[in-house]
Amino acid sequence: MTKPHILQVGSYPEWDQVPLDAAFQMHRYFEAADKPAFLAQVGPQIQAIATRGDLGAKADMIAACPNLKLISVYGVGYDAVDLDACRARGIHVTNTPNVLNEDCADLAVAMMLTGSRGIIGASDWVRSGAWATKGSYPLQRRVSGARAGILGMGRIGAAVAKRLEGFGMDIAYSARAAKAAPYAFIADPVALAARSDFLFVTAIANAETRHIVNADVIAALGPHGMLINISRAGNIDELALLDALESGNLGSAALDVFEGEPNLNPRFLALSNVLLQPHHASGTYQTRAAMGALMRENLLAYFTDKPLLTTVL
Ligand code: 8YV
Repeated sequence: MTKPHILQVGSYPEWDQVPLDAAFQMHRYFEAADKPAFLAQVGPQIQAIATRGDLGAKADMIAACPNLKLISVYGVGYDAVDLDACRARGIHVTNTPNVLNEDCADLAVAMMLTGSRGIIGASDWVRSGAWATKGSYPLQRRVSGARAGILGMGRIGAAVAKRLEGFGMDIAYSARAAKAAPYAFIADPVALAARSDFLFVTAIANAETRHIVNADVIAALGPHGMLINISRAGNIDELALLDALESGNLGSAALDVFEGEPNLNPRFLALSNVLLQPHHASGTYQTRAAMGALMRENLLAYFTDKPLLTTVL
């Protein structure tokens, strides 16, 4: 059997690349010096696209592949895939849900603790010798028993909530509709923020949720509040966030995702009340291996006429 032709948008770890190369004819878009010329050359052969959550597939890429049948995303988020273009041509889209829930929730909680207890500054305090010369590290803010808001009670939001229960936190959430969850449902994000010390953003990213965390939500969270984002940058009005962090109208933020990442707004770098992470909530060996396997299984299922495992479209 001739190998199906796949357009590979970004790099994968070696343990994923080897089985991909064995099963498919991979065309490495990310290595091409002249990307439009590469697409024009290989596009007509492409039957599927293998991409990542952060890279997706834009309309021009989809249009350059007239025989495209499937886009398999390595990631739960598919906001960077042009779904309208896929729908118009009956192109299937799959993602990798569930396998990353625990790691994403772990990082969100780690960011809350790191930010609130000043762990990075405290480490620097020891290394710099300030402990010996200046004395005790400044007091920090307590996490246990505090009020947590979760914006988006999906699979990852639920995994965050489960962890926060262990800290005895008073948990509430916003979602499109109330869920069968033992936490207070507060539909309005502003009202949720107003009763939160820590606001976690775990919502899916789409046109409906764009800038759901706006200036009003940020103001309601207030000078003692912390905003934690492990979803997508587009869920937050980033310029309003920067203004609030700079003025002190928002206490602090812990962010794993940024507009234009990895080239984030330099205003973030000048702030001491923000914890910056390089979009790695799912970045453990275990989870990335499971994501790679699921992405490949979806590709293999399609080319062996089996049902797709985890479909978006
Ligand atoms: C990954 C992600 O960082 O799942 C997602 O939506 O953004 C992440 O898990 C990304 O897909 C890996 O490149």
